[in-house]
Amino acid sequence: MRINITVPVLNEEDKLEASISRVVRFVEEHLTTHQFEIVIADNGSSDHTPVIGRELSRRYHSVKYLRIGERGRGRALSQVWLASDADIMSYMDVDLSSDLEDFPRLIQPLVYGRADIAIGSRLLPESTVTRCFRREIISRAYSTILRVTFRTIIRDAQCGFKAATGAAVRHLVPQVEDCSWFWDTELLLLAERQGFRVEELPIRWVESMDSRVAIVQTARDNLHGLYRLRKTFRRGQFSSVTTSLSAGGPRPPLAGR
Ligand SMILES: Nc1nc2c(ncn2[C@@H]2O[C@H](COP(=O)(O)OP(=O)(O)O)[C@@H](O)[C@H]2O)c(=O)[nH]1
Ligand SMILES: [Mg+2]
Repeated sequence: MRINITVPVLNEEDKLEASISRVVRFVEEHLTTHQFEIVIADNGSSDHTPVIGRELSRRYHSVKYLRIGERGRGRALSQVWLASDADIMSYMDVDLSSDLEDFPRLIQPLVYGRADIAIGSRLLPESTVTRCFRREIISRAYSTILRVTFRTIIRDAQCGFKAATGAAVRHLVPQVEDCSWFWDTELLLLAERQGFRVEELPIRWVESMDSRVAIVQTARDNLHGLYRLRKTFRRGQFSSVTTSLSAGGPRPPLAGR
């Protein structure tokens, strides 16, 4: 299968070279039966990220560097995923907080047609997570709000380690309005609402202290996002799958696990 790995970046000159080289080596060694395109999605970097990104795209034939005009991690992901004709799209943070060894497990449900979207999770009993107390609390509180207000079975909507089939991406991503951090939650709630199968997998996660996230502002934006989506869902939009997604046809709505 053709698999896209998107790595969104904002001012990541320190980590970019080592991380992309690790990803390239990993897929060449461990996932030999698939073809990979690794896309560095940069919008807004003002350091040497563009120079390093272009150099990496010359060094490795599987790597592409893409500069997007406006800022926003969600905008970058939407643009790359919609432009790709890969069978499976995925993304991971450049700090590789999620263990690369978990990547084959992430794409497996999609490769075997068991799910439409697969997400790494730091909030399952089997997850192994090293991160600061503050972010752990915020993440758990957000997860609880999400589950209570949307009756979702998804626990960790915001983990930077996700994959989706091309068909799911083409159907769902154009519906996502958020261009920043809420993009992930919006994608997943829209997916679940429309009967796509989301599989959540425990992963190993080691937080990098060098973060681009303004935690309080992002938490506030995410709550606003939930409020907006709740209103949209109440109006009855996005209540069922309208198209056949694959040879298997429309998926039944998700039930509890
Ligand atoms: N393209 C793009 N990437 C971004 C933007 N903001 C953050 N990122 C990237 O998103 C990923 C996750 O960011 P990070 O700061 O590690 O988030 P944290 O792990 O939640 O603290 C990293 O690869 C960042 O470089 C943005 O505005 N545009
Ligand atoms: Mg990080």
